Amino acid sequence: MCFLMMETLSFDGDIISLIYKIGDIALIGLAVMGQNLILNMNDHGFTVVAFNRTVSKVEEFMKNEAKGTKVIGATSMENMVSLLKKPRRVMLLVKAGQAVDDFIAKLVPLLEKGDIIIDGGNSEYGDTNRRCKELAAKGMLYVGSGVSGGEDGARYGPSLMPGGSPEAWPHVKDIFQSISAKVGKEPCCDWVGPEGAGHFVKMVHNGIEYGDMQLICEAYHLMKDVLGMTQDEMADVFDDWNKGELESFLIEISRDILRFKDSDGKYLLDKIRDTAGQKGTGKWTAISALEYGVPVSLIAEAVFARCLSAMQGERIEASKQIKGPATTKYTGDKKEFINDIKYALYASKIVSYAQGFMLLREAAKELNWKLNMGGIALMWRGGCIIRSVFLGNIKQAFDKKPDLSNLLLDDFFKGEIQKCQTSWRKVVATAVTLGVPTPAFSTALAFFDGYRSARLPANMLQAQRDYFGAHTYELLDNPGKFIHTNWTGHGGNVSSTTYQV
Ligand code: NBP
Repeated sequence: MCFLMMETLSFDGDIISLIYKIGDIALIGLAVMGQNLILNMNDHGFTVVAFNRTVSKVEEFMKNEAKGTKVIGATSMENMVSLLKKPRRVMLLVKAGQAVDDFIAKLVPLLEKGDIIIDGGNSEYGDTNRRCKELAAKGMLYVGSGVSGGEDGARYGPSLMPGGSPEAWPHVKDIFQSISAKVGKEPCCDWVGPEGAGHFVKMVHNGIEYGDMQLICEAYHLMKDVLGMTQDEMADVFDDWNKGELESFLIEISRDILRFKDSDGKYLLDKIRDTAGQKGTGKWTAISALEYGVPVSLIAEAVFARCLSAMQGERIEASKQIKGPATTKYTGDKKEFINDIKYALYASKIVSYAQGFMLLREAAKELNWKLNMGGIALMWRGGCIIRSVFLGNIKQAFDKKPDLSNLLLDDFFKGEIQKCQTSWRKVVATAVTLGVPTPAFSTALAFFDGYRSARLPANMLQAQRDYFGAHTYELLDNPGKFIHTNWTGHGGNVSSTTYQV
């Protein structure tokens, strides 16, 4: 009966609210993500109340995309809240930053203790920590959820990474796990942890996405400029790679991009300006890595590679003045080198994910969060941009050993890297010799070699620090005891306690 009534009164939330409190959840923000999430929730049997800052967009949505659905369009925020079952659930899908704070400020006077505000945008996790505490002080619950998968994911099954007030989870679990992507029967959505944990995990996901994309770009660069392959040939290689360990959404779309022809019959990819854009989540991941002191070098290199690409004018000028090796062409066995590139990509990808999980582990330690690493791998396994078969292997590694300190120490990944090592070194060495930049492949290998070194040259660094700044050092056979040496004979014997270089 309700359904019929709503079909006829599709926009008149005011009338409906007088009769029933039928809304399972309200969603504010009718841009691409919000609209598609509403339709996804509707498909799964939930009654969604839709609202937007520019209210005319509600009417448009109800007359078009939401026509014939159970969605109710609200005429105001008061009307929206009046339509909801208790505890009320209100989800925001608006631009991150001030817009979220503005909506929270407007919602709080309309809600009651125990009601739940959910932010599904790409908010900075520090903001989510703050909002969680502010709402807890008012007796309300707050959820900051990563949402990944773009337009298609939002419509048919995103990866969802909710965190925040744990008491909210039982009230949002059913909706979230129903609408999320599934791997087999397992939803790509689980509770991540307290405060901004969900948004932190989403941020690291985005950082890893930057890394994966850069690795694919480097493989493409080598095939194009070092091996001189055509786009069709490269597309065939990506197609082949997509049947094995590298099977993933990003490899699949790269194959399709390589094959795509413009209306003039020419490849579109070749016409696209080589300057990368970015919205900031990769940068945030790199900044967090620096803050927590975790060497997430591959994601940082991926961000810097985008920055360098954006300096197009300067690069063009420099290319006229600075010469590299005489040729960029590889003269060895082409088929064998393609296989080497595949293994270089795979090994670098393992390092990138190992670094990403190192960052999650360190942040969890610092912020006193308990993160379920296997659950996170499963959340990323389907629905999101970095979805891949490989994440299933990561899930298995954490299932075997939930407190695994580093993915590189898991037996499966140790074996896989071993399988790749010779090819990986050959690709990096060849790229360096021929003057073709492979920052992500190279930094991954440098990290790998550093991580597996029992002794690094930091003894020299400590000696230098003590030499010029009296920063002290420890002796190998007496760790914990800090010593200063008067290296020059004319320095003092007092060590520095505050000065850090
Ligand atoms: P946008 O990020 O373009 O945001 C559009 C929405 O924000 C509209 O409802 C708009 O209202 C509202 N808004 C803006 Br813009 N400024 C506002 C302000 N000052 N106060 C109140 N509302 C304001 O939409 P989207 O691409 O659907 O993304 C929504 C969220 O999801 C963002 O945080 C985004 O980062 C995140 N996200 C996006 C994707 C993606 O693929 N697009 C993927 C994953 C996550 P109006 O209609 O009145 O202008």
